[in-house]
Amino acid sequence: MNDKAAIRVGILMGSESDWPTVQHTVLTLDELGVGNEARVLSAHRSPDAAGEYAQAAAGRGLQVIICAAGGAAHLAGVISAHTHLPVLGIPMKGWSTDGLDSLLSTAQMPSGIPVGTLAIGKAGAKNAALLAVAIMSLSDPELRARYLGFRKTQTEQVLAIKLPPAGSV
Ligand code: RP5
Repeated sequence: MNDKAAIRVGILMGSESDWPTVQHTVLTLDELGVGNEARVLSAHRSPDAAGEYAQAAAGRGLQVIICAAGGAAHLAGVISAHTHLPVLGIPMKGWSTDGLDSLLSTAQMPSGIPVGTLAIGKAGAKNAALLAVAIMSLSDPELRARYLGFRKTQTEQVLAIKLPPAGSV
């Protein structure tokens, strides 16, 4: 099912140090059979390359770009400024404030240039993939079927949970 030949989602992160978290975006997209590519591009340390990536993305067939960054997290906003594609932001838990700095700098975009901002850290990384899939599912019935299957399995797993006796954990 995994059509790796067609790269539909671009995943950017500001630093290699973001990868342990952002790998969950890739794992989720892979599970749902969505071709993706991940690379390090920084709004601050490699601004020209980041802009060039965003400007070329639609022409390369990308449909959604996911950006993870921490601290003064400008990556998603800068990428969105350079493309009409949907851009989703994952705030990284940085070296201070538990990622609140990243959350605010990703979410608080001035009007006109949107960034869809997910939760801080691993939950946001996974949900960014799922939201990208939900967006692409609007025009892709096969992907929608896989996504609905994923959701159904998740629900079944929750309903199957048997709690251990109270006092045993
Ligand atoms: C951001 O600065 C990155 O996205 C990362 O979350 C943070 C720290 O980067 P490193 O100093 O670990 O490279 O640009």
